Amino acid sequence: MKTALITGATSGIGRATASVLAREGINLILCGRREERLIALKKELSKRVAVYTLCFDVREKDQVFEKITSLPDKFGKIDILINNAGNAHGLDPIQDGNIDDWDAMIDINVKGLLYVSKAIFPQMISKGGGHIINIGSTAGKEVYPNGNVYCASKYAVDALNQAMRIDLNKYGIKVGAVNPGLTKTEFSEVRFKGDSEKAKHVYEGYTPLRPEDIADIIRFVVTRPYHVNIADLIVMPTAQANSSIVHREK
Ligand code: NDP
Ligand code: 8X3
Repeated sequence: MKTALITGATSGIGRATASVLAREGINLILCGRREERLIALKKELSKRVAVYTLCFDVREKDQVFEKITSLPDKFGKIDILINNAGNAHGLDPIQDGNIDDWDAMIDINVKGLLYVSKAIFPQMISKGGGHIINIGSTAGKEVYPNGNVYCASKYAVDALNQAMRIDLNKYGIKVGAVNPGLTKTEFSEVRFKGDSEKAKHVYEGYTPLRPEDIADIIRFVVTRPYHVNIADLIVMPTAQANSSIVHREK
């Protein structure tokens, strides 16, 4: 039986992925900061698979290493790492950008992903295999107005996805990215700091992706035979043509 560690499992894409992988019979290590949500999800998914929760902030490097190295033997062998935790903070022209927002996006989306990965590389290298899936974004393929630092953080994820695939190649470790377009999660609530009205508008007038759509694609990616690695995938709602063009019904 395989074990997957999912960061950002308390909401959106991460949470949906946990449910889908549980249905595939994959044991789970669920990570996030909101402990009550981790506990509730563990309760739900434990009916199908073994589940362990790790409550930590990916920005805190000591916590990251402490938590991941504290895993009990049963969960100590991680076959699949899903680097999903992340968010946008703010949507301002770069000249008006809030420096705390910039720090949050770089610290979480880039440095957090690096810390978690670094804590898990040694065991994947020593067993000569593993699968890392980095959740990038269309924002990491094309910059859009006011996306500036969020886009930069996701371009960094794209670069790190390529870098991991190159440097880990000789160890038999698969590395690939799934890059979603507009997906209705808590993402815009976080971006607009709890302003639900503003967040709602992002997904109005068309059918956005659901987190389950991305989770289903992740299920496909992790269930390919060993010799098949899905290296880089872009997924958008049909109504979306690129980062700026979305066909909305009036
Ligand atoms: P959600 O806001 O619904 O989920 C974000 C998840 O990340 C939560 O589980 C949250 O958990 C976790 N997280 C955020 N900050 C931290 C932190 N400092 N430490 C640990 N965990 C953290 O958004 P999505 O599901 O949409 O986002 C998941 C990923 O998908 C992100 O990387 C995002 O950039 C990417 N993405 C999203 C798109 C979209 O349109 N929604 C499109 C393209 C990519 P908690 O708060 O409990 O810590
Ligand atoms: C999330 C998609 O277009 O809101 O990464 O940046 S977008």
